[in-house]
Amino acid sequence: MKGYSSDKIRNIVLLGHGSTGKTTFLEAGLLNTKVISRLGKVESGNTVSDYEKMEIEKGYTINQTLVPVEYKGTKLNFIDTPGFFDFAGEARAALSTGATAIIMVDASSGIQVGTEKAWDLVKEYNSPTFFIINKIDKENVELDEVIAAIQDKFGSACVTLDDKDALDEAVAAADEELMEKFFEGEAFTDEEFAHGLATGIHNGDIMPIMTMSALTGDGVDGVLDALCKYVPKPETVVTAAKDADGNDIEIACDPAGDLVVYIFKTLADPFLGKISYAKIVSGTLKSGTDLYNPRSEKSEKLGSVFFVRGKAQEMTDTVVAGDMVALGKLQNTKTGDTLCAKNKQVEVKPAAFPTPCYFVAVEAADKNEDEKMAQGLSRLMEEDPTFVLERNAETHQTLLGGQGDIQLGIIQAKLKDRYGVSVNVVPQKIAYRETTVMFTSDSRHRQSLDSSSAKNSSADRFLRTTFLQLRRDSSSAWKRALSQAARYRTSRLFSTTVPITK
Ligand SMILES: Nc1nc2c(ncn2[C@@H]2O[C@H](COP(=O)(O)OP(=O)(O)OP(=O)(O)O)[C@@H](O)[C@H]2O)c(=O)[nH]1
Ligand SMILES: [Mg+2]
Repeated sequence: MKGYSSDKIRNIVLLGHGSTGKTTFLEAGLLNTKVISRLGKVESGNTVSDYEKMEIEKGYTINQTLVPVEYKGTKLNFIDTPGFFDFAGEARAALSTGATAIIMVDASSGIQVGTEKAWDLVKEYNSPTFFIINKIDKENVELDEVIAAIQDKFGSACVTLDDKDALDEAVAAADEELMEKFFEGEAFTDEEFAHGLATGIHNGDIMPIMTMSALTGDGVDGVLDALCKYVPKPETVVTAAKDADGNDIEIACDPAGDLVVYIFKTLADPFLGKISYAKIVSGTLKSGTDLYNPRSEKSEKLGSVFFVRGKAQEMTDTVVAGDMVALGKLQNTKTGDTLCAKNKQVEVKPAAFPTPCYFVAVEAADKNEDEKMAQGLSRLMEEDPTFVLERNAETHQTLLGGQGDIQLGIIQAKLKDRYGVSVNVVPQKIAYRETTVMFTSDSRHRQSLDSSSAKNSSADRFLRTTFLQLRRDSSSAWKRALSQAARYRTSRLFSTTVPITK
């Protein structure tokens, strides 16, 4: 993988409901650019992106993975993210790099909960956005209906690239000169059209909808072409940060500027050691450079710098602003940190991770391994900042908290696999001043918690009473729980422990 200049790099995050084909799309891109000779399948565990042991076992994405596709002289740095809601922290971290978003939609399913969640995220992070409708090869696909549903739900900024009229109108909105031309009925030149389109996409006024089949390859080159052309260049991205005095600043993506490196993902590989994924926000990185971490107040030597594609690594000694790389063996740096010059300290605004909302009580299966369990979990926390380990002082139980049962199950499996520690999930003890409540933002569930139809078992009655009682409670734990519920627009119930104040 050769080095690219900033203007030949595009950073793109793949978002969307689970199983819409994000990982398979990258296979298709790599196949078309002859990096692989056969399309990998998630079911066969042979895709470039889902290379981690647990991903191969489960057949879905768990970690965000950087998979560059070099297409016609442009390097498209794709970050594949998991569709499962439990791992939403990964998408947040990827978006915090300022990358453009693709929301992948399954042509046969249309808009799903994960599509709406992806939409909420791109709004929160102000990301330029593309839609790709994938799986057009499937039977009974009503493409027009899916396109109309996207436009209906997410607005008229969503346009297909072959809808000339809608595009002209959107392009006209890019600046006054173009608007004037449009109203006078004059046609745009190719340059004007390209400029208007790029401006509109950058500002979020245009969100192109494209269609393809990652499986058959139909439309994939067209998608890659459009991404090279229309994804905003890194130099148009300004990064929000704070200076040494805590003032808000914006950092321009300038290869000649001060070196600023933002860490958006950490992997704790038991064999390879710690790997930190980095976006070069500004400046040009040379391997061997010493940088400073304002959070840990420690220096870091950037000894091993490499380009990655899934698990494949290639050493490099230079990386320019706008590009993404992996850094080996950073001692005092974690996800969300910034590395910069000591005499010009800045901190990039990190991703806002969801706070844990689902807790289980755990014990090491072997009582002598409590310490080992805690150590293993804290290593795993480096690569997933969305779970916590808590000791309940009153019940003396160890609580593992995260986003849901799938995530906590994966964490336990990794703990066993990497650190040889088996854990048991045990019933949670309730301290007399606390109770575990189930909550949800889904009105159907809320109703069933509220209404008399949920009084069949004593547990339901208990739940309902507690729910009603706590709804009036203004404790911060309860508020936190409710804000979590609001964020997770889902029919799933979440449990949490909150204090009862009488
Ligand atoms: N028919 C058809 N199937 C596809 C296509 N693209 C992907 N698939 C299948 O859809 C399933 C899910 O694909 P993935 O690539 O794992 O989807 P994903 O979006 O990465 O899923 P998560 O990682 O769970 O978010 C697999 O069985 C793929 O083979 C397509 O274009 N057509
Ligand atoms: Mg995937």
